[in-house]
Amino acid sequence: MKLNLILSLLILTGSSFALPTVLEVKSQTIQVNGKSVQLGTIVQPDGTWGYYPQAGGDFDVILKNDLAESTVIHWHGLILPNQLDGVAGLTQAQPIAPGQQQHYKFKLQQTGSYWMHSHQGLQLQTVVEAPLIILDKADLKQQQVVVMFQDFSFKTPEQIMGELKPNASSTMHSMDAAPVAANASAPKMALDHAQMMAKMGAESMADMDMDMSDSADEHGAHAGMAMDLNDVEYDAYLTNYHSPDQPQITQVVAGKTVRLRFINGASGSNFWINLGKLNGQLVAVDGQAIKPLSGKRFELALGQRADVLVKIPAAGGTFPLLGQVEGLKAQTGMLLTTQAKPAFKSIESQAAVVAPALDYADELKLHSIEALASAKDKVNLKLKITGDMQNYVWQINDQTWPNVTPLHAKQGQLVSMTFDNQSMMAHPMHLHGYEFKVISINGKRINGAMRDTILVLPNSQVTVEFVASNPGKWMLHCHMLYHMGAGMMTYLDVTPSK
Ligand SMILES: [Cu+2]
Repeated sequence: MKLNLILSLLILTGSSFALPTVLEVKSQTIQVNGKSVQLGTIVQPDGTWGYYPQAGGDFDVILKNDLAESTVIHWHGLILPNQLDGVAGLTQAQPIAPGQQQHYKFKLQQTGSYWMHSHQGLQLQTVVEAPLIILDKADLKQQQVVVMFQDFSFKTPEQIMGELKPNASSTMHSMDAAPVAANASAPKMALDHAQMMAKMGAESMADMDMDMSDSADEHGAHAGMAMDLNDVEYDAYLTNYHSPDQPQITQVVAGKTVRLRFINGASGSNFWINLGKLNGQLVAVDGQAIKPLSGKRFELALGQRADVLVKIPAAGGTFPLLGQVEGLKAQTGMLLTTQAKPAFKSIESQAAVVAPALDYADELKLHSIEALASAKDKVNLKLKITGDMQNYVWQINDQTWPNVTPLHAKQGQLVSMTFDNQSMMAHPMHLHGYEFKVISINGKRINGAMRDTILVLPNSQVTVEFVASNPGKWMLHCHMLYHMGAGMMTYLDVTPSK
């Protein structure tokens, strides 16, 4: 009675008081290739997928685990207190057990498109994820459409890992294991060209080269290079949990502009966004505004986001929004339509030609609106990336999680971080709790985008910079789930200034 009275009074006194949003992590049944399957999701009490807080307010979430197993959810791209980052064993002692819940509350410092996803073992493969969109006032006046690409397999993540790394069960490190400082460094195991060809099969590689050169355009420069694109053969590619035969169909208004919020929520696939007949303006990447870039095709690596404005033609119609997997014909997508009865209701699951590998063509054209904050003191950090496809070993500075020596910075220092990828595969590298500015690609200085996830191509170097303003232990890892699972993770330890 007394509590009810207090609550009523607090509600009456206005907007300064709001209850936390309960987000439920649970499984759902969906149809993929005509079969019923159980996949994860994260929903609000009204069934809405994801969380849409308003800029300038609080992130205030009670996360409830209704899965049959433990989970922990990471707020991908958010600047937040370290202990709320959602990494069991590093920023919180334990994952959340089935039936349990945990409260996460902090002041939002950003706007834009982010992502929430399981950071527990290989659970992300079961699509335990949702959009996390911080809306500003202008967003409330414009239609917002989330387009999340996902990859799906009828195999369990453990089966997939077992096939990639046959001795995985004995050697795979639990991702929630607390890291220990390594004292022995492993020998360098870069994959050479011959091993690479043996792995892929010379025949399929030749096919791929041919198809890629057919589709060569400004992005085709890397076609024909010997590199590994897709470790995992997936059974389907989904958009917002829909397979191409039954895509999501969203009503839009002719003549109006829609903000598309693309999120690569896959576990092992990099995508090409394809807007089809629509013309787009890329206005933000990883939540951060850029100088607008016009186009119909944009690159979207694992863990990245891309906000694209499209104006629906005055004549109306039905418009597919596609995501095609690099190195494959496979694609997924959804439909925007102005029609009560859309002219068509499905998406071709195979494109006419194989998509080329992602490259640096877009990245070199992206320019952030913000200048980089400066600091008196600077620290240079190097991350050497090596890999061995045959043994499925992926390392940062010759180390494998949890046997890692963390990288160090002091609070307030300008951190210059160089990724030196000596492997034959591209790695989408993600730093928790920070936004960094891309300042150099293969030695070419750029006023690049602000990001939290950067795709580092084979045999190349990327340098990013940021001020280490936020103390704590911040995960730094490849977002290819099976590379993470094989230990391609470390962390940045930012020590407080006082
Ligand atoms: Cu990787």
